[in-house]
Amino acid sequence: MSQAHRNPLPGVPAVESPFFDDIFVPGNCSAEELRIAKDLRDNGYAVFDFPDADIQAKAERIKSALHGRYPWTQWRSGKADMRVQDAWKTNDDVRSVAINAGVLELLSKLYGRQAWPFQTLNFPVGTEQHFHTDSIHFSSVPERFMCGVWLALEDIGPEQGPLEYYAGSHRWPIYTNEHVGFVPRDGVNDQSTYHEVWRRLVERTGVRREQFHARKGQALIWASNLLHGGMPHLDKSKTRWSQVTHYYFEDCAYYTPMHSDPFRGLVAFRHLTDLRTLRPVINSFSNNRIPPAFLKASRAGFEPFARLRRSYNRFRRKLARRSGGERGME
Ligand SMILES: O=C(O)CCC(=O)C(=O)O
Ligand SMILES: [Fe+2]
Repeated sequence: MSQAHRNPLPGVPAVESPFFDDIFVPGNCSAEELRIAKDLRDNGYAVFDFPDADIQAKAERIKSALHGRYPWTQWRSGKADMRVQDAWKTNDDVRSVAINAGVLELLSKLYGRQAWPFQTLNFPVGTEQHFHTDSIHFSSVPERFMCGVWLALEDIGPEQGPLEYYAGSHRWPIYTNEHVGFVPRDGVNDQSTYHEVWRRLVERTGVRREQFHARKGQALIWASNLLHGGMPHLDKSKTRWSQVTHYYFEDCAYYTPMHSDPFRGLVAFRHLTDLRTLRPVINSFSNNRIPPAFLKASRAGFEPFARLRRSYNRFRRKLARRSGGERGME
């Protein structure tokens, strides 16, 4: 964008900006980037080929390296917690997918700020997760500077619990505690607090549900406020290997709205590591950091609830191990 067309809303992701047509002009982006930007703007997701010549072999290496880390027998006979979070810590292929330079460049163009990855999840089977927004788990100030990139590590068809999503739902407001009337001090929150409103919105708006039947090596970006989840995994003789990398963008404050109550002094700030640099990331916005004293105070206000939630989550995991399957995670 030239000076004459300075973006007056740098705190809105470029793809979601009312000034989209001023930002995405030939010369600033390729035809393929423009296609992806328009898909993301209109539908809240965009499919693309993962830009790594070695991705087929990398996918095979990731699958064989992680295979032993899942409770397969339990899953086949019922349900089980089949996620490995942050495998990038021990697996260079997982990290190289997360920090792929082409993806970082693409996301940075789409959002108008430098993208950085903060988390990986590797799933060998369908998650069967209730549809949800990532916005209630991972949000930012300014809002919407977060997205997921989901990569198929094998071909995935309708029987393998494919990813599902509601096209266009990303344009809805970000509904959080104050909208549904939940006060974090009153109890331990999880995303099931919002299931009813999401279900009712889907019914009321008639928004279209779609599934991603992916080819190995294809990837999908979703906007943070897109409703998405996992379809039932119908054929348990098959797997559904995928990697999700979650990205934030620079110069934001990063927090979990679901556990926050800012006007009563609770902000569940996230203290994250940038997977590119392996360094902690500072919470800031408009080029001003959040004062450390405020981070500390909101943490102190939050700690009793965080403790309660940690023990609740331990209890849920224990139950899940016994009776199989944990739902409702991000
Ligand atoms: O892979 C899936 O089924 C959904 C994953 C998801 O919701 C996430 O990583 O945010
Ligand atoms: Fe999610």
